[in-house]
Amino acid sequence: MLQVLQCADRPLDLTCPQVMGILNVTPDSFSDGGLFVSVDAALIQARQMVAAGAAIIDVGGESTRPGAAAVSVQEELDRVAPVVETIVRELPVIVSVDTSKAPVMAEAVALGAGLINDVRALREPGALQAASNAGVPVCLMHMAGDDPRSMQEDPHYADVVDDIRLFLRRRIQACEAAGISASRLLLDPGFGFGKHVTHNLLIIQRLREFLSLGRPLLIGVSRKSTIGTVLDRAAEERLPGSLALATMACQEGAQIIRAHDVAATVDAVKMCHAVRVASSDDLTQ
Ligand code: 8Y4
Repeated sequence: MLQVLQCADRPLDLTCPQVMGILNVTPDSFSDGGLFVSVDAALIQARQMVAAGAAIIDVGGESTRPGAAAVSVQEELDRVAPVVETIVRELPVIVSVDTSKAPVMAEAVALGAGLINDVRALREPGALQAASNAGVPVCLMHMAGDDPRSMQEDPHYADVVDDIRLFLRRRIQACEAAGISASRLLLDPGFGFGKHVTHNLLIIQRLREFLSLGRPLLIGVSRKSTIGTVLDRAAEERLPGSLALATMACQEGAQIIRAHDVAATVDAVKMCHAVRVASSDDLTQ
């Protein structure tokens, strides 16, 4: 059984569930009012997430929200590269680069990033080759269509879990054909990416069905709109709903949870893991 995934020079322990902290480095999230991302502010937030128990920091410079503007390669590099370089140097954590662009993957890994997180599952031009050359693990995520700006227009599935599983199986094959061993891959059903509320709920309910793909599962539910819809909560009021889904995802076999609220999510997944591994053999009497 797989226990450790080597992410550049840093090991990722998968014997217990791990939390990936979200670090957005778009100018609206980390600007001083200008066009540039503040590396200092990003480092402070990353340091807090590491102290709270994050095993991975996911650095993203492209907004994938529906309606968000496209970002050029140069702009994404300008946002992401200084932050990746600084966190790798300053903190004992795996840095993940959230990008679909081949040049951003290559540069981030050259600067020490240990994981590529691609919501487009290496479907952009050059991405398969860039990831193959980079040599680090890759998270392949399912998204209906290939653009977050249009993915919610008409999501349709014969069976949402079967369709996502088939998509991921095909992307694993494309990776292997490009020289990326399956042993380097993490898989993500893409909660919220081109899915209606019920599709998202079924992904959690039936998450264990993705385990047949034979790779560790990563999932991101934190603050997403399905929680807002079910609970009628604004984004800043979605922590309890996010923790409920993170806990269920762990119980159903997810090994990495992508989250904004790292401390609370670490407690939830640790508690879930303790229940999963409890054994009456450990009782004395
Ligand atoms: C509030 C805050 C509401 C954030 C929605 C959001 C995933 C991901 C994203 C995911 C993987 C997001 C980059 C969307 N989601 N990568 N990225 N899996 N692997 N929306 O689910 O957080 S961005």
